[in-house]
Amino acid sequence: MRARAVTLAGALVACLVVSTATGAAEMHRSDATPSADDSPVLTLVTDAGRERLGLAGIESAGLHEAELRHFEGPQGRFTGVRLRDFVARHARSGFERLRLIAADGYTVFLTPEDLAERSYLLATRFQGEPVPADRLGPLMLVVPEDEQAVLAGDPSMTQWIWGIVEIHAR
Ligand SMILES: Nc1nc2c(c(=O)[nH]1)N[C@H]1C(S)=C(S)[C@@H](COP(=O)(O)O)O[C@H]1N2
Ligand SMILES: [Mo]
Repeated sequence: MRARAVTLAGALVACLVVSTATGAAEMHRSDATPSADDSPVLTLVTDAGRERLGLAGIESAGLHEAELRHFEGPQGRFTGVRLRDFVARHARSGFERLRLIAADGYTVFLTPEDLAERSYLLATRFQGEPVPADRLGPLMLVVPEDEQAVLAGDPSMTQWIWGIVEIHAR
């Protein structure tokens, strides 16, 4: 019993050391002022139809941010909305499957379970500024809690789709 308690305590300390050492990025609320730019950057397709959204419409879901290093190079502050909040606001009748499509045709599928398990950030800005298409913009998906894992080559990096121009939630 005593040995077991010691083993457990050791495991807890080890976990703490590992999580401190890897320093996974954390997402938190942002104080930034939401964009007022309505020029369309995203096509959203739901059972209710197709709509075009600008940064203003996207950022109205509530801004969050995280400091992280993206494996494509950019290191700094990523600001945007939680994908969970975005679909709650724009696909009110719910969805079975989320499909994100990039300008280069790359596609990522996510389930409601995926969104419940991890905090996906639909990033609209890097270092406070909107992101041009030739720098992974206008929208990119990052998962701050997975930062270190994907930098180490974790297969979940395939979910970090950049250049997002269309989202289907149906
Ligand atoms: N828009 C877009 N996002 C993307 C990809 C892509 O081809 N296009 N490739 C994905 C895959 S498969 C991986 S492993 C990572 C890194 O892609 P890279 O190794 O081609 O840079 O980004 C992901 N995001
Ligand atoms: Mo990949």
